[in-house]
Amino acid sequence: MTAFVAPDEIRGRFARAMSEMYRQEVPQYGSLVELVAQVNGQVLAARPQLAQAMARAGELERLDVERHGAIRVGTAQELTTLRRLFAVMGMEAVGYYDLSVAGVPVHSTAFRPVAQAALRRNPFRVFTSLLRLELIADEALRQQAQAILARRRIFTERALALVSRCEQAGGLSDSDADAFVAEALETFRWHGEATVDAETYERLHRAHRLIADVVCFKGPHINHLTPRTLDIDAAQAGMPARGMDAKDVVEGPPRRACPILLRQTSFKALEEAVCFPGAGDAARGTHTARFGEIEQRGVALTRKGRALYDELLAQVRDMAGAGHAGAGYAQRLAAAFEAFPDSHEAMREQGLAFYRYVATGVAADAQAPVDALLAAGALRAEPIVYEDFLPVSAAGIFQSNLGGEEQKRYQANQAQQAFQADLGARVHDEIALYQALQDESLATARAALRQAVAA
Ligand code: OOG
Ligand code: NI
Repeated sequence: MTAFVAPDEIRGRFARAMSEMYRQEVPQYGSLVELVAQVNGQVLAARPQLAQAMARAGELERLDVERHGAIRVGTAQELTTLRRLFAVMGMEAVGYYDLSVAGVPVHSTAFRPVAQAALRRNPFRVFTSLLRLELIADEALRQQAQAILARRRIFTERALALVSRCEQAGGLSDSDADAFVAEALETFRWHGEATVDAETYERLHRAHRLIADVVCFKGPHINHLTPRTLDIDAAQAGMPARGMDAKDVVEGPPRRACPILLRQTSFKALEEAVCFPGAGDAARGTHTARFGEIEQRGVALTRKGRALYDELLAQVRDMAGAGHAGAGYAQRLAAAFEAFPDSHEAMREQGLAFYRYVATGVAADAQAPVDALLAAGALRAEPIVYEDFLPVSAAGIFQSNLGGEEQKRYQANQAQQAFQADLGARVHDEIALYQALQDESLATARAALRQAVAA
């Protein structure tokens, strides 16, 4: 009997292969990774306490390999198959994001590992969007797009066979895992040849640039791969010197002493040559799809904390205005967020953020209230990192890389049920996952304290 390779290991190999491929495809990605590594090195050197806390939480090792990517697909069949493919690597659908309210005709989820050990190993995530053709007003165009999508095959036969083998046998051998990584990579590769003629591309592009991006190519090319920085303002400031055209606004919360959720910024999409089937000048054109992004992650928020975040953000900006923040935005954002406590003690005490509890000493009573155990030095609280995405930020990122000013209006219509039907599974509620991590950590810490008392 051959031993199976752990899904965490397959994910690690896949993330590495994806990073190598993207570096070849988009050289600026290499520069971005270098810049982030440099900034992270400086931050860790300047802030030994942060370095220590990250080492304790098992976060230092993952930092260098931590990436998220994004893709967009066109059919339920494609989405379902992606779910099965990501499952081979221990990645599950977490969260539901409706971006139609921001003028982007998609809804999305993130495939990522959910268990703490898996996240520590490699938290690779892929933000995955499904095109909502029902939002195209022109009936004939919608049908044409559907017909084009119905014809394409975005997975190789071998990839599909290996996914089935994994599902049936319960895992993949070492050589099958390598073959799987190589075959799965094919789905995410860039193809410069469009599958439709220039005229069809133009028509779909006029309906929405994103529709052309999803419908006119052989596969769902990975459109960015994002490293995690420990200081996004420093990284953003370093972008122009490296020839990157940074977006003017950092998405998410303002700079804080204790980072929350997620801050992101991107450099603008590349204008890439594409060719259409046919001959002559009409057969050549350009397409913008791929861009670069960096992010800084902070503590995950509870429902109460998230509601406060959403409320404060809405004071300065709404979904419809995503990507168009306007003058003085950073100041207005900072002013609004003065209402959000900026210390871990306050956020924890007010139930705004999630923490992992670790037993650090002895306690007379292991069942004493958490606050008492913390005060006595029997417990330590470590911030739980936010592993997910933010809809207003995602909308801003979409807008900036779709080329700016264009704003389409769609009815706000959450369609989580329909999305899950197309996915063939329910998505995890991300806040419930953080709550479970916190609860489990506390139960484990109390058990350790009881043991210490008994010993
Ligand atoms: C995805 C944009 C969203 C993020 O980090 O919020 C995203 C896309 O452009 O396909 O990646
Ligand atoms: Ni992104």
